Amino acid sequence: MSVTEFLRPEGWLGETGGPRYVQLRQRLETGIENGVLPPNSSLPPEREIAEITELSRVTVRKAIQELVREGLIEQRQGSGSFIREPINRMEQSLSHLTSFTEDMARRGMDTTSRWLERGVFLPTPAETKALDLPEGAEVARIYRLREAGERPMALERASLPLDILPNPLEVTTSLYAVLSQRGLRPVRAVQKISAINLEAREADLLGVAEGAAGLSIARTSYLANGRVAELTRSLYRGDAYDFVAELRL
Ligand code: 16G
Repeated sequence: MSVTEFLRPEGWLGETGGPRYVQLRQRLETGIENGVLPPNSSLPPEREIAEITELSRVTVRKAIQELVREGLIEQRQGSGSFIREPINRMEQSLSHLTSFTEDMARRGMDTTSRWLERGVFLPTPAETKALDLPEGAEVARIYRLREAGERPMALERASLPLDILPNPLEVTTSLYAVLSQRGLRPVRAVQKISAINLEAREADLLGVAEGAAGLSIARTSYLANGRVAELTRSLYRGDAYDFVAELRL
């Protein structure tokens, strides 16, 4: 598919998908992810993107600036914007609210999930409390082994209120992509990271020895209106990840 065809607004740009520059940014991220916009290729000029998408140049500029900030695009003086080569280091920024699929795509890796559980269940008291579920409500749960470049990386168990994810089976690759399509992608999250030793079953799934070091990350994500959208516990292989936080005065 050509970049022009890929950017035509039919099918991805809509009234309900959130701010237009965000929709365009996500479309471009998808293009980078699936190779329509390969590393080192140049992005069409702002004016051209505005024409194809029927968006204003201000909107296009804003989307591009975000991609520059995310490190996906590089602006070279006088010659335009280019897709950057993905960096092949397993460093995850602690300041961007990204998804596993996006994190890995940025490193040029494909992701696969091995499904361990996916469906609608009666919530545990902890889920009811954290997700602020009304009495009698059920919960959507997805539990998967996440692999990148065919290497197991993390075990991830996510719980979401049913009105946010009515059909967990809809999630085949990226949870956040499904939430984005529904206009319900979290905009803020709080994470708690703790060191753990992996138990036998977890270690086995992650392809490491029992008792190996791991990182347990509990993420609670929120929608723009402050509502809790997701409660996820991820167990990362300790040998596969560096979490990097930028601190400013
Ligand atoms: C990340 C998040 C997790 C989220 C998932 C969505 C951490 C520690 N956790 O793994 O909370 O549910 O991404 O990924 O970063 P997906 O859109 O690829 O399914």
